[in-house]
Amino acid sequence: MHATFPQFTQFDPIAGRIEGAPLLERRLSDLRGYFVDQAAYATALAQTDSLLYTVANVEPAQGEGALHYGISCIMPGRVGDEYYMTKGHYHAWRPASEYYIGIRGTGILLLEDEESGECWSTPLIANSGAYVPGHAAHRTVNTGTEPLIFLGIYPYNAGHDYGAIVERNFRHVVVQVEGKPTILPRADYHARRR
Ligand code: PAN
Ligand code: ZN
Repeated sequence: MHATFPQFTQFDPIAGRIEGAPLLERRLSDLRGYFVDQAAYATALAQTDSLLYTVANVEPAQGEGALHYGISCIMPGRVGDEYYMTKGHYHAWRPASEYYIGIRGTGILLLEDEESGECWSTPLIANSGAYVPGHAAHRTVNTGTEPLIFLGIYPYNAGHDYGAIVERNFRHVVVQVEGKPTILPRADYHARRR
C-alpha cells in the first residue's frame, strides 16, 4: 500500500522547523503557574510575553502501529533562576512511550513515573537520544545559551495530558545555582530562598 503522506522529511536543525507542519507557539503567558518563582514570573511577563518554545507536529496517519512526530525548539533563558522549559505532560494513553533525539543545544529531560513516584533525568543534547517510557511525565529544559532543538516520535494515539502537571507540577526544578544548571527538589529550592 502506498502511504498518503510524505515519505521523506527535512528538518531545519537551526530554526527547529519542519516545512509544511503547523507551528504551535508557547509564550510566557501560556505557562502561568508553572515557574517556581512567581514574583520573577510576574516581573518578566510585565516586560514582554516572551516566546518560550515552539512545536511543529506531523501527524500523517492514524491507526494501530502508526507513528506521529514533532520537532520542538526551546529558547534559551530563565524566569528567575529557573530555565525555560516545556509545560510537561503525561500521555493521555499512559502506556505510550516516546523517543527524543537531540538536534541542537543542551538541555535536561525531567521524568517522573506516575505510579511509583520515581523521578529521574537524562541529558538532552545534539546527536543523542533519550527514551521516555510509558506512564512517565516528561518535561524538557533548556540549560544552554542557544535554542534546544529535538525531535520526539510517539504512537499516533499518545495524546497529551497536562492536567496532573498543572495541579502539582514536577517534583524537581532545574535552576541556575552559582552559574550552573542544578536539579533540586522543589521544596529544597523554596527552603534555600527562605
Ligand atoms: C513533545 C512535547 C513538546 C512540548 O512533542 O509535546 O516538546 O512540550 P509540552 O507538550 O509539554 O508543552 C512530546 O513529548 N510529545 O508527546
Ligand atoms: Zn510526550
